[in-house]
Amino acid sequence: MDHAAEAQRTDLMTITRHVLNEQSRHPESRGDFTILLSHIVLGCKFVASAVNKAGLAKLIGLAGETNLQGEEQKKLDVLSNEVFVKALVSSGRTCVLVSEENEEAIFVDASLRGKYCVCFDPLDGSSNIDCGVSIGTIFGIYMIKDKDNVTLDDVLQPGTNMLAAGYCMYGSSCTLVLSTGNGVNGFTLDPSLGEFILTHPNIKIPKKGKIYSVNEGNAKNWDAPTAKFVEKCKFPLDGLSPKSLRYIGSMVADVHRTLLYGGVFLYPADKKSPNGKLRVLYEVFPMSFLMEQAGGQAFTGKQRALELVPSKIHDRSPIFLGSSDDVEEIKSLYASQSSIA
Ligand code: FDP
Repeated sequence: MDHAAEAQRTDLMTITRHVLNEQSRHPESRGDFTILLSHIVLGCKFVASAVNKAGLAKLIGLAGETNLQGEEQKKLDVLSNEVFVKALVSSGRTCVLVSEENEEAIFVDASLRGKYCVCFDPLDGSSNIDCGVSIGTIFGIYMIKDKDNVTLDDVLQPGTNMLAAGYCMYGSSCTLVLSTGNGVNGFTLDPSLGEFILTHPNIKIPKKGKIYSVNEGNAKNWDAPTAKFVEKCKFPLDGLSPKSLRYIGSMVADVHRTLLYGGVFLYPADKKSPNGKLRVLYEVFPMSFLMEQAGGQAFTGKQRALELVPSKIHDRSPIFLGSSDDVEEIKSLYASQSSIA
């Protein structure tokens, strides 16, 4: 990158300008989505600032509660959740919210109701908070079916119905990656402007990658196709070089690297957790949507991930996502296992 030229750049594509441009291609649009997104962006900026200050402000530490997955809830999780819930409700564009931190879905008061449902994990990768490793917010957006008759079915939809998805990574820089169903774009927060600027236009994941990303500590409980795939990554039979292992243990960071560099991220089922660990509505679906939009694939071990239909808001699913050729290899390992069975 020519940094001198970058510093002189005067025509900045902010995320708002980008979304407004997209909106102008839909003459029927009344700007509701742009307003919703601006509230999500505000939440991301707030959390980015809180994450940066956490060590100083002594925000790090346990809030003394456990969330419904039995994990210890950190102060930053609680704060981020409050910020996002308030930002989304006050947008006046949401109807149902599903948050990783709330056991029940939140039905927005009728006076503030809009047409969108947002499923989100306000601060994913929370076990990394205390050591300053990258963490992130993940979100997926749906449209409700009937504004006057809102039910849980409005969020228990297959991922193929999602309108938009994204994540914001709080790392060495703060990066928001978004897809509204027309490719994937990445925006980096310029702290001096307080604006997300388009830095990664039209992200395409490499067709095949050199990295696999998985918690190998669970290997003794994996099923045969997962074990076989990881074995092939380490000891390829075709004379190719082995793949490198990279695992941060923070989904946003691991998926972000996978999107940019290629390869595959997997959180498979195992004997202890037959549905894997990651949550369908606010982890698996948004990341699968982004992967597909970037030219990659997302597979559960049984089907295309976006075709799942969750039956409960905190359902989990195994997930394999990333470069198309790598996921294809996993799909064929599962297919040959089921043809033997
Ligand atoms: P965390 O438990 O730290 O909140 O689902 C949450 C998640 O992190 C993901 O971000 C991450 O990919 C995964 O769990 C890590 O799980 P393991 O520690 O079991 O590898």
